[in-house]
Amino acid sequence: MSEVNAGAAHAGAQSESNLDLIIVGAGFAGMYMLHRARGLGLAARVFEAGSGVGGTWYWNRYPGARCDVESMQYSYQFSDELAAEWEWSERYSPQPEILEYANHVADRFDLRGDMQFDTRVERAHFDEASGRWNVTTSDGGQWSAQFVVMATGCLSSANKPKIDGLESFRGDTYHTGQWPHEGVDFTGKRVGVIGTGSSAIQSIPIMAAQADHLTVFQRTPNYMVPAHNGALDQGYAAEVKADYGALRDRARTRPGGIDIEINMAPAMEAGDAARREVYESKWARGGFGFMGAYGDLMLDQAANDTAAEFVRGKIRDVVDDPDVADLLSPHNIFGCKRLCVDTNYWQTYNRSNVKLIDVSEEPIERLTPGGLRARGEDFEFDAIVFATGFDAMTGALLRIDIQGVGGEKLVDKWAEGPKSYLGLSVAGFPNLFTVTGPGSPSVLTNMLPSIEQHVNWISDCLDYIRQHGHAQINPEAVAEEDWVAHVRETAGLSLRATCSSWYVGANIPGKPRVFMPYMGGYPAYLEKCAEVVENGYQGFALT
Ligand code: NA7
Repeated sequence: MSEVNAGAAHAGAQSESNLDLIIVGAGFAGMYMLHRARGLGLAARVFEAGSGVGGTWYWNRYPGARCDVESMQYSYQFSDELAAEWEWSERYSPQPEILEYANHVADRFDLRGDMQFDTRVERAHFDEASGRWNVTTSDGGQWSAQFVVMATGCLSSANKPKIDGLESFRGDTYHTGQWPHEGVDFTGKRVGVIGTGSSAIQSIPIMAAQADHLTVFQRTPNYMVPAHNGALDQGYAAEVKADYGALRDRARTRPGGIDIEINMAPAMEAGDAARREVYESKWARGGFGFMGAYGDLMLDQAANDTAAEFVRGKIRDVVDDPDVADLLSPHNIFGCKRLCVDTNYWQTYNRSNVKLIDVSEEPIERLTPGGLRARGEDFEFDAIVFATGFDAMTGALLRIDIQGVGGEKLVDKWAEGPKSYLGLSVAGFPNLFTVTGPGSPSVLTNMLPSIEQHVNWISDCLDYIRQHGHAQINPEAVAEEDWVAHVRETAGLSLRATCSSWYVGANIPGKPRVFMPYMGGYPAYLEKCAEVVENGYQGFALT
């Protein structure tokens, strides 16, 4: 325990303090980290830029925002009571319900007392003399702690492209990841939407139903699978709850940490008709389970082509105008960018008030006072929605001035791409941990269980350090290099690393092109994390 307890630490927000642990972010990772830290008797404090808990689900309030993992698989596992009492209402939970769940967890475990909201961590510098982290917050607070956990999220740094004339536009602009809390009424408005990723495809059908006219600017069309969302089958929910552990055990054996059935047979061994039947049955079931149609969809180009063509066929079936259907049809690798889980997206283009503009060959020229200019044409808008995504995985970390041993800056260390041991910690930055950091399976898996696994690992590690009288943990450079090499090697085995997605940082100009998440699969990763612990924190220097 530190000399100053957590209660005393809140008293002076602007002052020096002696915390054991500073947690950055009050999303699902930060909340659970605080809960575990308290269980270990650590004086911990959470800083959160938003005014409440929930992270991703606090910020992404755009119309139609919804989880693309089924509700019965997207919740905390650490408390049986919590799991038993919480009831989801839909097959895929809408953002307001997930945010309500986050608030329920904060209340139930009384977390808010050690959280400081509306406060951004701006700087974290490691002080070699004291072996502690000095942390500066946006309210001028100066804090110090032995450990720092970055629970900053993988998709939390909004990407608003620097299009010329941005400031000249007289109407309203919105980013899906920073949506106004009071909501937006587009009734009677002419709306432009930039982007066609998950956030766009969820919000476009709803905005189109409200707006007078909606124009979508598409740079790259995306593959989708249907959600078939609806009220959650309460019989199924009860069945899962009766043995939650079984579902979670199965999920841990799947590469994405989601309990879906995976057919390991190669796609090309099946005849055309049989393969089509398999795809149709997956399509009828909906969701990410489609990826389990054949085990080699992301490994074999020919197999992938069959899935891609099947989906293009679905677009042609749904969209009335063949030219629009063509424009909406992706021709890159199926599943290379993250698949979207859809409700009525393609159908929306059959509406007379919706127009699709292809900006794949000529980027949007500029925003103008009245709207925007693209393909040599002026478009008039009352509002423009940026559904342009995030500086993924590294963005939120690198906008904090993080300096480790010898004043080394994380931004310099990662200039050619992120380097991390297990996506959990970075050599030269002792006692600092990242939850679902680059080099861990993170965004390729079901985020909530992955977050929980990281927080459990970090908490057990903190406990070990204290029990064994150590002061510091720091990955060895060679262990980090080996892990980074392994992460890159596994990425190379899949078709997923080959396209321009946010997984490789391609959406951010100037970002090094490196496949950031670990592709070796969730089970292999769990095994590696456990093995490191069994071998006395192999690859780490404990001092
Ligand atoms: P995404 O998936 O990164 O989508 C962003 C979209 O914005 C995508 O279609 C981009 O096209 C497009 N974009 C970005 N910049 C521009 C410019 N300058 N001009 C035109 N179009 C642009 O973000 P989301 O928020 O939808 O989803 C993020 C994740 O959240 C998602 O994967 C799920 O995990 C949940 P591009 O494809 O780069 O050509």
